[in-house]
Amino acid sequence: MVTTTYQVQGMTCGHCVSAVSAEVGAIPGVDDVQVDLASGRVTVTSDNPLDTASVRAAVDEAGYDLVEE
Ligand SMILES: [Cu+2]
Repeated sequence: MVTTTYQVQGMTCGHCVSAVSAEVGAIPGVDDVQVDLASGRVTVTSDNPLDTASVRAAVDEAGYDLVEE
């Protein structure tokens, strides 16, 4: 199990949280997604390290931006 934290910009409410959770949760190998709305931090638990590009694409698909750390 690998846990990675990402920073997502643009989330403002519970709907945003569900959209991001659903898209990121649909990435193959992802077991859990925890979103902290206040800080914009998204903690992803997966079987293997994730390709940042696929996380970025999923966040993009939800309508938000992944912030480069
Ligand atoms: Cu929202």
